[in-house]
Amino acid sequence: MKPTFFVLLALLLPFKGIAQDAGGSIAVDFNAFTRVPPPSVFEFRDELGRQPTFYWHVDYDPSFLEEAKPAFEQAIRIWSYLLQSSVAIRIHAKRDSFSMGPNILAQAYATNFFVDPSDFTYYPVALAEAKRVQELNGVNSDIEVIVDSRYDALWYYGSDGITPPGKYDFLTVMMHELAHGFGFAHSFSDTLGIGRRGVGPPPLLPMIFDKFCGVGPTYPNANNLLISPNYPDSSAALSQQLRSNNIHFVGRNTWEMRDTSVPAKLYAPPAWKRGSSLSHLDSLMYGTPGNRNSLMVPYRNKAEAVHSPGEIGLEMLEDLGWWTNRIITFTKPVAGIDISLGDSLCNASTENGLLG
Ligand SMILES: [Ca+2]
Ligand SMILES: [Zn+2]
Repeated sequence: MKPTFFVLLALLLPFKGIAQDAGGSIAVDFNAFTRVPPPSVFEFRDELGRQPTFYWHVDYDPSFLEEAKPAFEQAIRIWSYLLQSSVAIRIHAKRDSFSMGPNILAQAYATNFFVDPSDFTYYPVALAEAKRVQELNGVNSDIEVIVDSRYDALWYYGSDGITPPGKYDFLTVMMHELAHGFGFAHSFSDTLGIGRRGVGPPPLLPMIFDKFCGVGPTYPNANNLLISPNYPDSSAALSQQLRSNNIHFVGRNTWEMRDTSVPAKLYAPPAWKRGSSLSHLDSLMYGTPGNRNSLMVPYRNKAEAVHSPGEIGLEMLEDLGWWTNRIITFTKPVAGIDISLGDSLCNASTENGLLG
């Protein structure tokens, strides 16, 4: 008998509520001249003896440009040293001229969601497969990535992070988009001051990301958007909070990796921005050029390479249910400095001091 832990509720696009929260990267006409390198587990993968911890398959639509493929694969490769799944992740990549909104460079979404009857919550298919250790949708893609062809002339397709002025770093944007397919997606929406939540055929159910959206800068946070009776579905109260600039991602792993005294802050501007609100980190707190957690802010500068999700981005994925590989930082010994017995030959720590 087939296990029934995960039940397929075929939520194929264009299912409202999922497509609309496909995270788009918004282009900013500003040269940041900055580079955040890939995590050390990738940079020093040979020294560390690391291997990819998931396999992947990309199905390229004929529209996808040949010159874009190496950077696209490199974006997946970096992720493959960070997330673990014994089920291959299938990605469909295409290039199109779409009109999701102004200045959207690209977008991505999970192609399907599976509900876990133990918590009545939808999980993006790649995560559901990793948790279930089982292929759930055959040869269909798990993540759809669409690159807007109107920006063809503005991409930098190199993988070295030396993004010239006037160009957007393709690898960066693809790493960002893939994160939406991995789980940076929620079910909230706002129309004319009424906030809604839940997706799928009735009864509507939350997505796993929803569970971590808390009101106010506290952890633990009892004032959860999903659980609190103060913000019911289809209410002005929920709308008010969705646009409050005061929503935080209140997962335990993310809290432990925070670099401020408050939980990771989500992007929740006063006007609801479909595709941007809540599914990103706050752009003011994390969007400064060079901020190591800036991959998941909604805006992308020119001459800006961010090849790491940062501790916060990675820990958010861990809170959502992914098994992750810790980001280890190695500082190589400096030539000319004597090392006496008892000293370690190098310092090894994560960026917050924990060795994983
Ligand atoms: Ca699959
Ligand atoms: Zn996004």
